[in-house]
Amino acid sequence: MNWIDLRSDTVTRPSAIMRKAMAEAEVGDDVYGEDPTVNRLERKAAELFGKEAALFLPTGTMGNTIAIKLHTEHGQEVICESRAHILNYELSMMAWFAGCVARPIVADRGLLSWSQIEAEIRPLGPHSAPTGLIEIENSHNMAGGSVYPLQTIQEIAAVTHSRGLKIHMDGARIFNAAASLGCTVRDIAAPVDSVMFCLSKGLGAPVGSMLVGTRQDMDRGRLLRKRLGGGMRQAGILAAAGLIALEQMPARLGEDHAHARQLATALAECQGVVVEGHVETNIVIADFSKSRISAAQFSKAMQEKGILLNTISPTKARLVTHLDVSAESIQVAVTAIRQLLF
Ligand code: TLP
Repeated sequence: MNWIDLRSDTVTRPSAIMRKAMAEAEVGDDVYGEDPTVNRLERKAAELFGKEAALFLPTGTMGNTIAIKLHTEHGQEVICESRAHILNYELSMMAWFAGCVARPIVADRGLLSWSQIEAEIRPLGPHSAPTGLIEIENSHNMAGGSVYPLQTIQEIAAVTHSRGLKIHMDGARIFNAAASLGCTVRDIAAPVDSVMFCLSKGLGAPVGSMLVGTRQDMDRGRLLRKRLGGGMRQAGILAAAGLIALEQMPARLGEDHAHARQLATALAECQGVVVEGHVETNIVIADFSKSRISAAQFSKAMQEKGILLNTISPTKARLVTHLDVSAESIQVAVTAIRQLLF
């Protein structure tokens, strides 16, 4: 069956151009720092993000894990939003590897403000663990792909730094955020200490994420990556696809965002279905608590029509658009939604 796969943008497959670049990639042993293609990708990412250095990683989870370890000490708290990926989808790596606990804050559309963060910052005391790090997710996956306004990031970072703390951004989909705001990733990254972003989601590379930050942090990060089993040797084969992802793919993300809005509009027109947030990027979260069918029933019925999506809770379904979902497929999905729910 030719599935229309809206489960995630992680399902994208490498293009013919990427596969050719992978086949032809110049490689060396990256644990010795000798893979020219990885080195080129790391230089390119650092340059694009306006940071001193970058690190090529197998996954976004490893990038967030390394960043949290870099910026904290054991026994500290990491302030994040309640639906953050680092808290809910990374197997407690912040506890397992960095010895930290999360201090989650519930925020409208998943977007924290400085005043919310300030109220949760703790000094070391006889009872409380001190705050070690502020983490923000941009775009925010489980809040429906919401995007931080630049000013909010600048405000949070300025006050975070004045308190002697660091701020890390889970920018798995930062290129979607930039496309939505009409700015560069450098603009978004400027106020924060480190950013993790993924090559293997909307940008279409088969594998890979990056961490960007200071030279000193990335040098330490390289050792942490090795500890986690992320020394990838002739990784230039993967980095070659990553370079194409960075150079060619960001320009087309607006298409995915338009497709997500089409799905959101169709869902919002259905009785009892509530679409979360403003649908600024490629993620649509629909709440079925007031609908005559549950999120699981919706997912099953869509699957019978050849359309895959994920439920993210008993009441909510998530639909993610990406480069392997064409305009025609979106029309098919919209028709299916109307047939099932209208
Ligand atoms: N997200 C995946 C799942 O893990 C939920 C998805 O399908 O959306 N940060 C954010 C914001 C993410 O959405 C993800 C992956 C990651 C980090 C982790 O990336 P990987 O899967 O490369 O470890």
